[in-house]
Amino acid sequence: MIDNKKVLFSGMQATGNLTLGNYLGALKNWVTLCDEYECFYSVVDLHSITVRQDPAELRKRARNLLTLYIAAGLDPEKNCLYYQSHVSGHCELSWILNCFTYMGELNRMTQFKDKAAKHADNINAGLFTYPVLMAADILLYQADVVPVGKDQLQHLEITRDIAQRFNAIYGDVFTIPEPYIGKSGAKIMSLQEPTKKMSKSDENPNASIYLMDDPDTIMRKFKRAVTDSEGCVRYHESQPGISNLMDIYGACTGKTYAEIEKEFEGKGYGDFKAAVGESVVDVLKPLQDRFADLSKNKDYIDSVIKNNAEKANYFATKTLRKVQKKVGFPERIR
Ligand code: ATP
Ligand code: LTN
Repeated sequence: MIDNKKVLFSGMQATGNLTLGNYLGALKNWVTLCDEYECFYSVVDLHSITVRQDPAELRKRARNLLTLYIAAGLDPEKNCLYYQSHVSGHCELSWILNCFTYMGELNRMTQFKDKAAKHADNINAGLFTYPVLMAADILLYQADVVPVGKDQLQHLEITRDIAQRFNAIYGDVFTIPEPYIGKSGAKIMSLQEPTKKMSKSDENPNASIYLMDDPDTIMRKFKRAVTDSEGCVRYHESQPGISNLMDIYGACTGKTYAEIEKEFEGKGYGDFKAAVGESVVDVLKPLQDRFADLSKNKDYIDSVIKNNAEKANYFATKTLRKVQKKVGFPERIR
């Protein structure tokens, strides 16, 4: 608890260009949460180097992501928006938690298996202990809730196991976090293979809408989106393509499936795809404009980076000192 509010933590990696899936599944839902929770949103750049990055590119993407957090509506006065690498407590706690995590547990992580297969030439120890750093992120702020997509549930489960193991030995040190899955847009699928999630690392640019795509590109990608053979706009698992477009349209307009089915009764896929495209353009255009404005304001972004890192550091250090004392590290002499 901070000021009688429950604590919320989440983060995103600054790898690749953010997609509509990232926005509808994560960012958009985050914006509504700061009244209820004390929110920490990190740009998790320490996690990013588990795969090779170009340094200049990583720095640029990290700053863009932080700017995008603000452009999406996260007020930096009400939400703590910061770079993970600016708070050394993440690494320090991660080391300690490494000593309370079993190889067997980490071996079961599906993301590790996937990424190891994809980057067979660089299966580094950081990739293997990625979930421990993620546990440190969450536990450092004593987070009660963690909004993540379904793909991250396994990492949240290991976080809870590590925290419970630690608490069983040393007493109530960590809050045990709960996952928080947003109501809408929980899983936006690829426009080209609608049984696969839309992902920023997809090699086919037509499979994903990027947040910075211009209106023509967005309309073109929807026009080319893979649909189904039934010919009617109906939400059903036998129609993954159309159902995905309905999810997108619903998340962008607030309309229910029933309303959407009624709206497009007797109309063809072409009309529907165009409407979905327009609804996405309407959502992304203001976001892109705010992003462009904010990007010009270097001093403002710098001040957010500085102030929020200080705030994050304050809370992180509080937990870290407690943990260091519990495990038996000598007290600091002032
Ligand atoms: P990568 O392709 O590099 O694995 P990603 O696009 O899957 O990246 P992440 O950085 O893993 O994105 O995720 C950031 C946040 O966005 C997470 O909370 C994740 O659950 C959410 N998210 C990612 N893709 C989708 C999607 N298609 N639909 C809904 N939410 C998503
Ligand atoms: N692993 C997450 C990003 C992430 C995260 C976190 C999410 C790192 N640390 C802490 C929630 C809480 C991902 O790849 N989406």
